Amino acid sequence: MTALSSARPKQRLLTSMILVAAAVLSPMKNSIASSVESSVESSVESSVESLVERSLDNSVKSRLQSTVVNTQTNDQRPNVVVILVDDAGLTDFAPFGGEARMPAIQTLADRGTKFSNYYSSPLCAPSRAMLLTGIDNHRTGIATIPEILTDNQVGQPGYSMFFEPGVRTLADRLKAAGYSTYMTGKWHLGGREQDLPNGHGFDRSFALDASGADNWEQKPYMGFYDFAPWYEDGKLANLPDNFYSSKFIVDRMISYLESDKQPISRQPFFSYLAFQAIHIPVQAPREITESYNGTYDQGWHVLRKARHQRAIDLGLIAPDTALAEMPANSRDWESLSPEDRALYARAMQVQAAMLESMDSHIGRFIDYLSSRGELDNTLFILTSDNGPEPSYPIDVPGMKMWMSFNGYNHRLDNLGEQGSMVAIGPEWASASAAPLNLFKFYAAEGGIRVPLIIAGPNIVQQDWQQAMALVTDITPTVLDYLGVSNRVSNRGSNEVSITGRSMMPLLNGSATAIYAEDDAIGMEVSGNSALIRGDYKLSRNTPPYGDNIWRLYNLALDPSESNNLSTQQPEIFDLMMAEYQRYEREFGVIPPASDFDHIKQARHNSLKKILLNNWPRLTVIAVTAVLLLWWIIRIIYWRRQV
Ligand SMILES: [Ca+2]
Repeated sequence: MTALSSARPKQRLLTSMILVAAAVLSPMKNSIASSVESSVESSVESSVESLVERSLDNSVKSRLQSTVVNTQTNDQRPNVVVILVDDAGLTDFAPFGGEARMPAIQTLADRGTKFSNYYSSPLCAPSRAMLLTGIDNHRTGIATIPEILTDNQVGQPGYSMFFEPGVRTLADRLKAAGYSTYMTGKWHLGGREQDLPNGHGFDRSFALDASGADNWEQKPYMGFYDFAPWYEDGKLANLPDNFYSSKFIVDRMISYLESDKQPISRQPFFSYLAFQAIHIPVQAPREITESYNGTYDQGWHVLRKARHQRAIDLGLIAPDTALAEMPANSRDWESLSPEDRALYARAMQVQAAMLESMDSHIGRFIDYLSSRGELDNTLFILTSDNGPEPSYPIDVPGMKMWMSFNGYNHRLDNLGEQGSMVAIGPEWASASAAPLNLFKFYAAEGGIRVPLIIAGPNIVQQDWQQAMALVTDITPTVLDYLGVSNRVSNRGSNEVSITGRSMMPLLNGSATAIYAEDDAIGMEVSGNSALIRGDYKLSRNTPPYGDNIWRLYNLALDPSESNNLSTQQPEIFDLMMAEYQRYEREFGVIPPASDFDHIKQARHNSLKKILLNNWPRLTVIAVTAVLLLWWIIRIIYWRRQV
């Protein structure tokens, strides 16, 4: 009681001081807003904030806070839009040689810089972790994906499958710098509540926390998931009835931007649009699919050659670049039955339609920014998380039964429409990556070399930027572009350092490379490994399409990895092998066992997850079966007695 009474006069005095401060600040707010520089703003903010901190009067506090908000007007820093496409190969985008109509992406490409030597990782989640943090995947906690995590990796540092302590995202950093931060679409970065986007710097988010899901309704696409886990701001959410993934991802982003729009003041924003297109199942509106009738009827051999030629004609690759071999065990198009040819041609039409549809929604988003007068003050980064998807889940044992339980079919008459499960398979995937070797899952060029377009104010227009760049370079590039610190706070002594480099010297035309000839850049996901040093690449791929043998290529002469130089240039091979081993040690790489096969591992992990997800149901079935058996035996025994 005594302490409380003695505090009251001090309280009253402090309250009076704050009221006076508020009365003085309030009429000044408009002039402060329009004329005071950001440094003055921050000092006003911090002094007002410290007053707010000490305030014991809620009404005074709210008046002061409104003054703080109103000092943040006219922040003219550019917006940042990162658009991530799922599983698009090097030549899938129209400006890179694809058939799909993509006027919006073409416009961005024409305005900005197209990269011809940009590398991501071979798999979704590690790529997303690297893109959003600028940190090597093994230091983020998301070294690989849970679907293919092996027993020797479970629980090891870097393999927790969520962002580990000290890992900061681009959203964390931009939010700390005063940006509004939004994400819509596929997240796939950790399965716990605290791993969702709202725990990693995003003010608003509508996120799919899975490797994929249906594009027409809220349901899973594989047995690993027992439902499609969509969350809005960290809470389980339902999708609307008229859902189509690309449309919804843009609609929801626009609604977040609309609801945050302030009539007078301006606050820059960071939008992360992570499309489901063109991940399995490929699905698209029928009328767009039909507009590609005939486009793929000649089959994958013809398409591979056409993409190879277009990549040369566009200047994406050198004219003397060879076309990589077809993947092992590929089927000859002519050996397929007419029914199968029709089905496969249509699957590729659906994929083109899915790209076109995504592009039209990107176009709608660009139009929205234009209508707000923000288009010319927005940095766009558009890329893919890894190469094209070769898996053909329809043929996986048990999948047909799972599909029928989950309302999926695989018929020509509704291919890609609601209820349809469809994928393009390895042969078309090799065309999506043509002229490169292999596809998603592998550290071959087809798995990791993907399209990248960067456009925005002060970004020079370049037809092809040929310097090597990495997915981890995106976050430091954005921070450098905006002049934002690469640390969230001075307190963050445990903060994991960014490993990527800024691409700004390439984007403003002041340099032709950001990696020196003798820089050794390692990458690894689940045993699929590469080390790039100047023109050379050392790499190894796992079964079924790889054989765990290390090979050496000269990418400047041989981007399609056709000529293994490991015995011809043993000194370079040995040097790069030693550098890779150093990378492995330095970054805590835990390779899977030598008999690792990601398809078998995915099947094994899916079965484990299905058992885990369904154990109550399976227990009831087992107990019922035992009781039934016991009852039948009793009846047989009783009849014999009679
Ligand atoms: Ca992907």
